[in-house]
Parts: sequence; C-alpha cells; structure tokens
Amino acid sequence: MKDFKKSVIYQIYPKSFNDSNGDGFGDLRGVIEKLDYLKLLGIDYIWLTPFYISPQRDNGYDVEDYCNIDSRFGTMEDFEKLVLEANKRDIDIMLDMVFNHTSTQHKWFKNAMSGDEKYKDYYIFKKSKNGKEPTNWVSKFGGSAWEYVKEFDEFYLHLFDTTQADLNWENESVRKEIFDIVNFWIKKGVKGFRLDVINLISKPDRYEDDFEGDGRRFYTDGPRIHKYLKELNRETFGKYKDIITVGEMSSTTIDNCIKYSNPREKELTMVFNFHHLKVDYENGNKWTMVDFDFKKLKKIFNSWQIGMQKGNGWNAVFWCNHDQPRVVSRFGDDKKYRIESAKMLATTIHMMRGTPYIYQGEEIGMINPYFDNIDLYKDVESINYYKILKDQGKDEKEIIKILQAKSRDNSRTPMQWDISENAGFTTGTPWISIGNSYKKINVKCALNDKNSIFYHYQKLIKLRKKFDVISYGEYKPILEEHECIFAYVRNYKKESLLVINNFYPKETIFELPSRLNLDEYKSEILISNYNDSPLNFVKIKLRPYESIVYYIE
Ligand code: TEU
Repeated sequence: MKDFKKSVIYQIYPKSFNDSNGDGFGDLRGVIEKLDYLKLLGIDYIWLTPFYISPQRDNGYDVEDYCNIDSRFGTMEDFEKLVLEANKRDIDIMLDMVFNHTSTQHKWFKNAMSGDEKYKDYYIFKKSKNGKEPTNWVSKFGGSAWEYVKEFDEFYLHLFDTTQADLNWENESVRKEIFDIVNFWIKKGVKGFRLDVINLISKPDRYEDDFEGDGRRFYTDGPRIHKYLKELNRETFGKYKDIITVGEMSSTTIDNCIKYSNPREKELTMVFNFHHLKVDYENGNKWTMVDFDFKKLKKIFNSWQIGMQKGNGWNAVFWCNHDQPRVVSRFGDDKKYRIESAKMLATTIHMMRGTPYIYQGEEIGMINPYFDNIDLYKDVESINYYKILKDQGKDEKEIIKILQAKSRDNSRTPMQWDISENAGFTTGTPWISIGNSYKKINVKCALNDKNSIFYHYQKLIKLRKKFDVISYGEYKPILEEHECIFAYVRNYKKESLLVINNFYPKETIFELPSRLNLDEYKSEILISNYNDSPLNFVKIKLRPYESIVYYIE
C-alpha cells in the first residue's frame, strides 16, 4: 500500500494534455500514451480533472452525468485500460468529484425544472425577496449567485456559473446519490478522490444578505460540513485502507482543515488551501496587478505548516493547478532566470511537510502564454471578468494585461511535447491556442538536457522516497523577517534538512541562526539549482534564485 506522505501526485487536465485522435481535444488514450513519461518522472498518482459527460461551460466542472464519459475524452473501455496500464507502472488514479453543484443539463436539474418536487429539493430554490434575489451573494465567476426561474417565480443558487446549480446536501437522497457515484468509481479501481470545493456544500439554515462580503462567510466550512464528510467517508472510501482523498477548500481556516484531515476525525486524507496564492491580489481582489507580497507568502506558509503539524492535519502542497497562472511567470522569472527560479520554486514546495502536487507542464517550467486578444481566452471566468472590468471603465490594454497575469487559461494551454506543429499536442486544431514558447519549452528538449527542470523534479521525487525526514520531519521556519530568503529546517529522528531559497534575481546573504546547532561537518547537499553551491552553510552569498537543501545527520 502506498504511503501518501511519501507520494507525489501529478495533475492532468485531459483536455489539454495529449490528443490521440486529432480532434483538437486531449483524451484518455492520449494519457495512456504518456504513461511511460510519467513513470520516468516518478510520480505515484495521477489526478484527472473531470472527463464526465458535460456541456463544458466550465471545462467539465459542470457535470451532466457522473458515471459516463464524455465521448470527446473517450469511452469507459479507455478509462479501464488507463487504470490497468497505470497500475502496471505502479501509478494509481485519482478522480475529481464535483459535488457542490451539477450542470443544469443534469437530468436531476431538468426534472426539477419540469416541476418535479422531488428533484426541486435536490437543489436550492428560494422565493424572491421583494421582487429581488433572495440574498445579495455574489457568484465566484462574477454577478449574482442567484438565477431567476420565471415558471416558479423563484431563484436557484449557483455559487459558480449560472449553469452550475448548487446541490442541496440537506436532502438525504442527494447524499445517497453521491455515495453511489463514489462507490461506482471505486469499483473501477480508482484509488483517490479530489473533491471539488467540498467545504462549500453545507449551506446555512437561514439565507441572509451579507453586508460585509460576498456571502462566502455563510457557506464556507458551513454548519454541517464535518457531519457530511464523516458520512461520505463512512459510506464510501472510508471502507478501504488504500484510498486517499484530498478536499479542495475554498477560503478555509487552519482549524477546519485540521478537522478535515486529522485521521482521527475520519473525514479526508489531506486538503488544498489557497491563501498563499492570494498574495498578489490587491485587497483580496484577484483582478488587479500588484507585485506579490513575499513576506506575506512566507507568513502564510509558515503558519499553515506549523498549524497543521500541531493539529496532526495534512496539507497538499502546490503552486499550480488548472485554475492558477504558471508559477514561474508568477513568483519566479520566466525570462532571464526561468530555469533557476522554476527549480527554486519546486524545491520550496517539495521539501515542506505535505504531499506535493505537480500540475502538467510545471515539470518543464511552462510559462503563461501572454494571449493579447480577448478572442483567445476560453475560460468562462476570464470572459465574465473581461466584461465586468470593461463596465468598470478600464481600458482594453489594461484588461488584457490583467488577464495575461491572472486568467485561468494561463495554465490551460496544451502541454508542450516537442517542436512540431501544435507542440505535438494534436494533429488537428487545438481547442485553445498553443503557447508560443513551445519551441524552447517542451518535453523533448527537457529530456535531452540533464540540467533541465524536469530532472530537478525527478530528483525531488527520488529524494522523498529515500529520506524519511522529507515526509515525516517536523517543520521549523527560520529567518522569518528576511527580505529575500525563504528558509526552513526539518527534523526527524537524527536527520535534519536545511532548506534555503532565494526568491529574488539578486544576490543576498544567508547567515545561519546560531541557535540552530547544526553540524556542518556531517552535511551534504541533497539538491541545488547551481552545480557549485558551497558545502559550508554558516554564511552563504546566494546567487539569483539560488536554492540549496542540506542534509545533516
Ligand atoms: O475551483 C474552485 C474555486 O473557487 C477556484 O479555484 C476558482 O477557480 C477561483 O476562485 C476563480 O478565481 C474549482 C475548480 O478547480 C474550478 O476549475 C471550477 O471552475 C470550480 O471549482 C467550480 O467547479
């Protein structure tokens, strides 16, 4: 059985990974074709984002049928073959389950719309308030979170797109349907579940206006969330020893995440939180352009690392996913120091306490595509916000600049495999444009260069398997107030790690705090992004983005 603390998970966005049949859409057979590549990288699980039947308004997070595969992605036979082939390589499959909402094309919602009371109660329909929406809550994709249905003179709740209607978890039949879906996939050999915005499923007893925010405080980590997760665990994955789960937690707290992931609570294996990915928002607003706040980034990581450690919770550690811009364009330097900064960022995460997630293309240092025209953007959130920013009077150039930095499409451009047309992703017309960096940044080049970012990731994964301190060590931050360096120590039995990362393109001095008592004579460098980093770590002049991990016994 795999130890999730020693595992590394690789996220595939199938639509943009590899197209096996030339329709411009990545598919499951395309994933099978690349399993040897993933084996070479050394990962343990593949998390596949949704490939179920869906109108694709939100790229599959609007599910129409949870137990059938959208023909654009392939067939159930393809999926079964994928599980089999992955298992042959000691790789397990983790599926993405979207249970906060369904597509409005789902048969439950269609039944509800035809007036069937049983199915209306699967969703959250509310009477209007003085001719207006039941509350003033805002959708995560912009605009009201309520959609009017004339036939009923009622509104239904959608925290995301209007075509993603929130499910009513209060209704026992809904919960039962969900358990059946999870059990269906367990029978297919799935060994992991990623649960989409799972901490938003428990809605409040009373629906009231939010005069302080957008409504999230009423439904985030809601009143019965722990009860629902315990029940889900008991009825499905909790019956098996070898299934892992990760909850995607929106705007959550450490206390709740301890509960979600402390094994004693029998809820989930681990959690994603996003606080560290908001340090480049101005006053909490994503659609702004400000430099990232480095000290805040450290503070957030340190408090989550320590908090979760104290409460025996477990973090998923990550920089990238299909909702986030490319990390090297965001917190590194995607021009002059692309390779150094991508490796530094990788080391920072992989040496922390938690299970690392790698998002496709991150391991070759893919960068944002810098699309310069709104027509190139496909994401519903980006398109909505383009309009919202226009309405606010911002000029076109400024809006495009914001999208180039913030759009979710930044990570959704096709995987760059080689220098052939369409970067080897498809022989047809790709559903979204290829980033024009592909001639330089692609898998083929990375595999041919022993100093590439790819081999740095491969090494990080190998180290995790070899050194227990990486998986089990206690986390201690150091130099918390330093302007440029993110450093920490890990301790486990007689082993220690000293992890030093320069987050800036300039030189800076590292000085070992004397209280640490680390013995430099019994140390070695485990990994670095320069081939001549110094062995002595008492005082180091770090070069741009230099990152060094010392192992001390
Ligand atoms: O995302 C949840 C979520 O709240 C975000 O990461 C969201 O993309 C961000 O707030 C927008 O700024 C999950 C999925 O990962 C995402 O792709 C889906 O669109 C969303 O849920 C709805 O299912």
